[in-house]
Amino acid sequence: MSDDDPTRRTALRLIGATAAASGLATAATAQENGSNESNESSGDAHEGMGDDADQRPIILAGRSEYWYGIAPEEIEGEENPTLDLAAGTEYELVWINADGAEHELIIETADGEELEESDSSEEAGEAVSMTFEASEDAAEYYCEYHPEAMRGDVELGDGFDLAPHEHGEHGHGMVGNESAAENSSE
Ligand SMILES: [Cu+2]
Repeated sequence: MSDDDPTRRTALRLIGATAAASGLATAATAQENGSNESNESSGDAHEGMGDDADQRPIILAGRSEYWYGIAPEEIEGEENPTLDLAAGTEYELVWINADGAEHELIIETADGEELEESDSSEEAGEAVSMTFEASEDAAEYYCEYHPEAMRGDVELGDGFDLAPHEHGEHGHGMVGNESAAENSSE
């Protein structure tokens, strides 16, 4: 039952690429068949996602100690990263179960009212995808099962830049020349 959701497959493919690059390959390669970028990615477009299909997902890894940022670049490697969202914008958030403990991501208001919740997962390597429209009342996100350790802020403003990467380009042209130069060392 796990393989018939095209959204999930797309997410896994994205994660495969991103996670390998950020040293999280162990968690992510437990998924599927290890077919990374080679054959199945005919073109960068997500298929059949409708709406905001061009936008890249926010990607986290979940472990009992913290949520770990994978994408976008702004949160890569951060523990319980702040999620920059723009109210009214639709987001896809994907999280990977990194340790096989049961996790479930919930977004709540400052008053503790639940706004969104993902499916739960207790399988290492599994990716859980959720799509939601950012509410102006969103304040924090946390794990249902580890609500203290796995908790971070939601900050409403302009939101992350999740525009798709152009072919052959690395980094965002608009972030500024200096950071582009820093990152180009490899
Ligand atoms: Cu958890």
